[in-house]
Amino acid sequence: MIGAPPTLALSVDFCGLDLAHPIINGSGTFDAIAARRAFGDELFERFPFSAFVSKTVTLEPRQGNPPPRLWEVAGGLMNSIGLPNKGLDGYLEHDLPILAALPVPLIVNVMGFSREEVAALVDAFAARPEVSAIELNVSCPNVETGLVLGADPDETARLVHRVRPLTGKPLIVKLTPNASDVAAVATAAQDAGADALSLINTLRGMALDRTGKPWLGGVTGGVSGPAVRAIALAQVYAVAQAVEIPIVGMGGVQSGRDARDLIEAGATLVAVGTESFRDPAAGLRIASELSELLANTAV
Ligand code: RRO
Repeated sequence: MIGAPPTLALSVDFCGLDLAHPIINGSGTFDAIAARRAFGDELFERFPFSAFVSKTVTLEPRQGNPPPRLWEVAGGLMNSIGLPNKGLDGYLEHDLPILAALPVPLIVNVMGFSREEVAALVDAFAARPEVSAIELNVSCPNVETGLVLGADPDETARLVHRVRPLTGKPLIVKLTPNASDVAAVATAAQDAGADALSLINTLRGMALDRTGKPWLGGVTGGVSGPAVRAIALAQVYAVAQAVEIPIVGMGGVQSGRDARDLIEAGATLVAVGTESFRDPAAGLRIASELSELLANTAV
């Protein structure tokens, strides 16, 4: 993989994790297992992120949504992937041993279809020393019956209250931009015991084919990429004004400048998502650009 390491030391403490720089990946946007197969040891020597967030894990295995699952929008991408994954047991047996060998801390992203399912997932990962932190996905736009409670402050608080006693590991709550008052949900998560927040997940969208029928197998999808960057910046800023816990900012980040903007808006870490599909080494490039930007503006 290409990409020069950052020139200025950008190390950052995030919920007690000592990270080499502030750039991580957005859940589900970088397949570290496939990348390891493609790039071999070079991936470990120049890993693009300072921590790795895995694709969402559910209790039971899932096939995901029917195809088509992707649609290119102006300035971005719309997905309706629908959480395909091996389920908790499959993840523990097949994925965790490989991901645990990555040279950076592992953050596991989980989602349930009830509070008790989320509790079972948190309980299981709480017991695994390979896992450094747990991200609660309360914001996937692509499942009908999922616990998409991230739009409601009380429901979010109930979930965080339920799982908080189960683990001493940092709990990150991933928020949806599809909420009328994202700062209210953020505050509810913080007050219920979340250690950090991440935002934004994708914005619900839709595309029609030439005959006027929905293109995506899941009918609607989640929009990401540069098209959502201004929305992400505004929401990170609004949440940062409302909470004291650290924020992982994401949404359309393509450059060091974009990352710097999210940090200025109040993010501690910045996640790269859609850009990694174009350039698997984007994380390292963006960390390097951020480092140069900060070195040039340092007084
Ligand atoms: O798998 C997905 O369809 C998906 C998930 Br879990 C998510 O959190 N956000 C998204 O845009 N797609």
